[in-house]
Amino acid sequence: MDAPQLATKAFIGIGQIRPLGAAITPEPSGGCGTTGGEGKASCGSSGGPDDMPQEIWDKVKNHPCYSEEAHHHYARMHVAVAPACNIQCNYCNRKYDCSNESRPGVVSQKLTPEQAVKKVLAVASEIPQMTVLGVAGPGDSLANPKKTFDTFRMLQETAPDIKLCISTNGLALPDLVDEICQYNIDHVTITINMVDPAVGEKIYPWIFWQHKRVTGYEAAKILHERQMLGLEMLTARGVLTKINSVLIPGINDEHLIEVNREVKKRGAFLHNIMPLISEAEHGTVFGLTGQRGPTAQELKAVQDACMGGANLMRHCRQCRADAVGLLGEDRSEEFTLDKIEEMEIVYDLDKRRDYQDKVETERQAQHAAKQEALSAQVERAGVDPDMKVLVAVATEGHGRVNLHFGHATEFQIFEVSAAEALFVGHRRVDLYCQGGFGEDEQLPSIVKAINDCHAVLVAKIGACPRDELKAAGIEPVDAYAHEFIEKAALSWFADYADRLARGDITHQPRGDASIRQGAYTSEAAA
Ligand code: CLF
Ligand code: SF4
Repeated sequence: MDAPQLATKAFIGIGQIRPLGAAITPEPSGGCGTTGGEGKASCGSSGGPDDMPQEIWDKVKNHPCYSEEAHHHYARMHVAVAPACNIQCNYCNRKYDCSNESRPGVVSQKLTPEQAVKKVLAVASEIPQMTVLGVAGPGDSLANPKKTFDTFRMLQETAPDIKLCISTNGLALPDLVDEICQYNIDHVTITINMVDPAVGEKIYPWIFWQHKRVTGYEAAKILHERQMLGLEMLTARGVLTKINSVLIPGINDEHLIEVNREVKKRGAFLHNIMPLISEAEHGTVFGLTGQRGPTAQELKAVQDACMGGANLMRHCRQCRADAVGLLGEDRSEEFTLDKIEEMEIVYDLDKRRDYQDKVETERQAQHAAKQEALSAQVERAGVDPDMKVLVAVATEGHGRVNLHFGHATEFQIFEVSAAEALFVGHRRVDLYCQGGFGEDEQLPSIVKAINDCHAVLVAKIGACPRDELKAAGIEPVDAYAHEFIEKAALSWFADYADRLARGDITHQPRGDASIRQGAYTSEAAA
């Protein structure tokens, strides 16, 4: 089987059409096998070795962005070697990092390729579970091809086990596909916000194309054609592609369903629909004109409406162009240039492999625990067998409920039923515990962020937040401290269903978490 056929096989039949979000109706499936496999409740990025060919699994199993399961265990890092950009997005201010792949309003420390390689080796020697190097800005990786490819070439010579990954707006992509393959870059993200230039001209005021600036509809049309061509070329060569789309309410929200269908047709492996982050202080066109970002519910509604098309990624953290660590944590401050100068850098491939073997064992234990908890689910008289609830989880990694409520800067959200515990997103919150005491002023915003959840699973929780959560109808649960998340969520669900069946409680639908998705409430949450 050649590469294109292999790739296509991996994209068919993994997803499942799920209930739709409030105001969004999915259009009929496209012509590329877009209906999902019966009975499978996982989105593509949650897929495991049984869902895809071994060759694809080998590429995604320890890539934290391409596998939801991997993101609990493996880390990525970015090096900010690509400062220039060849287009303008209305959600970007070039004083800051590229917002296509990063959180807006952040400035990364720019590096030369030599500095970047040194930094990667320093991180690799300290964080053995760091498996992926990405170039994601601060401009566009492929608008700076020499710096990007020099970095990868030098790194491959010294640290061959690290996977290479880039993110691009796609304008220069078709011209550079050969080089991408030459440097064994197995993962490419293209930010595609539209497949209709009439939508695109509301997002992109200009592109720089063939030595001149092109504006309006024509600019969006060229960008669209280049993105589609680049995607098709990568698929034909067996390179895994992820599509990032920035959800801009009122501009491309419903349109993203069509984007999902079109990129699936062209072989995209994953579709990551990210919320627009738009603040006036970032000085972007959208920020200054008051274009708002979506709420958590609006984001989930569009994602749900895309189920059954290209596989969805829901665990993106919109990280920085110099991010280091697990998704959701940021250890970039530990690896600034001056700190690296003082570090003893020992890149030990055997040690890294030994560590990753242990991670793999833990991950398999997590998977087995989930299967065991699923097989223990039973139907109860008087309880709707299709009942689904959302559960918030405090975790600091390793796939376990292992974080104190007061130490959480985000909660992972799982949709739980008798048939599945499915990761569906995360909610950033302000830190409750401020150095030994609880900050009660933060509680209302935390409650608001997880207000659509029935329970919050934590390693520990104090009396005050416990009472406040209960009063808001959210059950604080520390009974599953340090257990694997999915097993904990399913065990709690079984207990909840038992209480319903006994008549101890009644099932209450939960309200909306009306936080603006992607609005970062404090720098602590960065
Ligand atoms: Fe970096 Fe992007 Fe590669 Fe991941 S990030 S270049 S694919 S290694 Fe990941 Fe960060 Fe989301 Fe990007 S969480 S912003 S999707
Ligand atoms: Fe900014 Fe990235 Fe868009 Fe370029 S591609 S304008 S750097 S968001």
